[in-house]
Amino acid sequence: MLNIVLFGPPGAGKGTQSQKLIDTYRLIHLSTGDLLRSEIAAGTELGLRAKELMDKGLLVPDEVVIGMIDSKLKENKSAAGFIFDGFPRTVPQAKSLDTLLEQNNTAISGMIALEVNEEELTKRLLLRGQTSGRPDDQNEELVRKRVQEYNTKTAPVAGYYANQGKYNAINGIGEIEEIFTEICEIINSYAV
Ligand code: B4P
Repeated sequence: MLNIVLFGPPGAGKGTQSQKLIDTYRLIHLSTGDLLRSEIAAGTELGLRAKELMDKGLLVPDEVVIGMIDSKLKENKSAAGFIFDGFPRTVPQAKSLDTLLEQNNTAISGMIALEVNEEELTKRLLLRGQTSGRPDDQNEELVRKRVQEYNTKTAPVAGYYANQGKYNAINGIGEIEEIFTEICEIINSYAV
């Protein structure tokens, strides 16, 4: 199985690159951001709780997102592999993901981190906010809060995978197509 963690700060291009990757590799795309937005759209209790935090630029509790990923892994037992987009976002989430995959006799093949500076992230997210309708893309202060959450809670996840020899970083600034080619080169090296 090919299990890829696509990692990076908010607006780094995880969602953008994941869409391209699922067209190329036969992998299931699991975006916790998309899953949470579906819960919000459906008006579930989980969605209502998540919305309160997401609208403030804060992370949703670990047990909520781990539970969502657990169900999706169970639903897709015969998949060729997964692209994890926006998950894990904390070290406890990364540890839980390892445990869940171990139960299926598989593991993370590698993590690919998209590196983008805060100025560029802010520019991208505010631009997307003009058309996406996403409340968390609407103002600079909120974007800053999300980047701050990333720096304190999510950035340590990189070290977790580095310790396992699974960390790869690439420059996330540039043409979407060129970044995609670099990601594919890394993924192809896992597949051999
Ligand atoms: P996500 O949905 O994961 O959103 P995101 O971090 O903003 O990244 P996204 O993937 O959407 O954007 P992309 O970089 O592709 O999370 C939203 C919220 O959900 C979080 O803040 C949190 O509250 C909650 N959440 C999600 N997962 C969680 C978890 N595991 N634990 C706890 N809470 C969780 O693209 C951004 C923009 O850049 C786009 O407009 C795109 O067109 C543009 N872009 C992309 N690549 C570009 C390039 N190379 N050049 C120029 N522009 C580019």
